[in-house]
Amino acid sequence: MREEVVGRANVEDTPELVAYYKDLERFETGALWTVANQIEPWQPKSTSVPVLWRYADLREPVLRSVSLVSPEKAGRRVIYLNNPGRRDVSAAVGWLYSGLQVMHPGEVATSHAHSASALRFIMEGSGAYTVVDGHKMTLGGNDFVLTPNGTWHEHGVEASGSTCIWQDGLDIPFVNAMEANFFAVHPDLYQKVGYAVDDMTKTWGNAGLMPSTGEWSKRYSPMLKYEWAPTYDALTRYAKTTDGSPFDGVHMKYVNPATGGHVMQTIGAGMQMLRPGERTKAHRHTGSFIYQCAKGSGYSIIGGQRFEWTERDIFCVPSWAWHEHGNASASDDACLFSFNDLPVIEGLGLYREEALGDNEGFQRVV
Ligand code: GTQ
Repeated sequence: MREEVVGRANVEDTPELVAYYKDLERFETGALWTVANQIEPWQPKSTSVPVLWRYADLREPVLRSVSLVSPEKAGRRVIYLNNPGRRDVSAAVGWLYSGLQVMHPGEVATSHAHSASALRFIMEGSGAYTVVDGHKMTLGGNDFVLTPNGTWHEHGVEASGSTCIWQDGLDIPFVNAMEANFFAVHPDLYQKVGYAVDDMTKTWGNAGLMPSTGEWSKRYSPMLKYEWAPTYDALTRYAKTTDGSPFDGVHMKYVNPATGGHVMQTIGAGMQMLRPGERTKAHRHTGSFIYQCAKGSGYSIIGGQRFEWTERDIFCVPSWAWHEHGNASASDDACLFSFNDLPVIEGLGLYREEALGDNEGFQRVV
């Protein structure tokens, strides 16, 4: 890939050079100028494509998996979201994985731990629970749960509950890219619950208040579960005092209450409200995002393509893709849950943002 720009590789093939390249291959080497323009693009070039996964399409095939495999045999019974540009790494976008897990009442998947960090966002059903390092959490619709890197975790649905489906979000592709992924099955297969149910949310999830004796030194949020009702309440309250972001409407991020930072080391998450009739401006930034509509319906224009979404639909915005969101309803608000790799992007100094028509934007490091 030659480019006729000073400072870029622009070497034409000659028989002598072609022979030289062949020679270099013998020693597991290559000439940088044959690949330089490709491996150093002028700006990020995502191989991910924007995709919308409609719940109306996915629900039936996900439910069908219940009669085809047991959680015991499958380990976890999950249908994963496979971005056409990222099939080689099983990613939904960039280096993020997403899947829909289904469980029947009375089912429980064995406890395990891995280097990848995980989250769940509950789509439907009642009686679901997750146990993370002995902390049991009950899960309702639109609740957001963490299973950070290295923690023992297992999921199940109480016998008294109903069939549950939730979205799993993980950084598996990223941790694999780092060649740092370990996996372990719990020696007892299932954990003992060591604390009062929902203790971490009750301890750490009180707006503006922390236990005065509370200490937390782990590198993820001690508030392992963020419930929908207080999240929606916070957005509604904030919406009363803010115009919101021109790009994201009323947007709040889930934080580690002990630090104010992202919930996990590699994955961040947020919830945004688009007010009735709101349409945001287009921008683009580094970092990959997976969205799930938590309430209402609307549309997003991503890389020039329009996607109409409604509750429980999932879509992705690849890194550096232009995107804007709209709420088509004149009377109801719409809420989008999203998770992302911003802790990695920001932590490594790689965040860049540009507003449409803002040519200087790429210089701005936020
Ligand atoms: O339950 O931790 O969808 O390890 C994929 C891999 C869920 C999990 C997935 C996993 C999990």
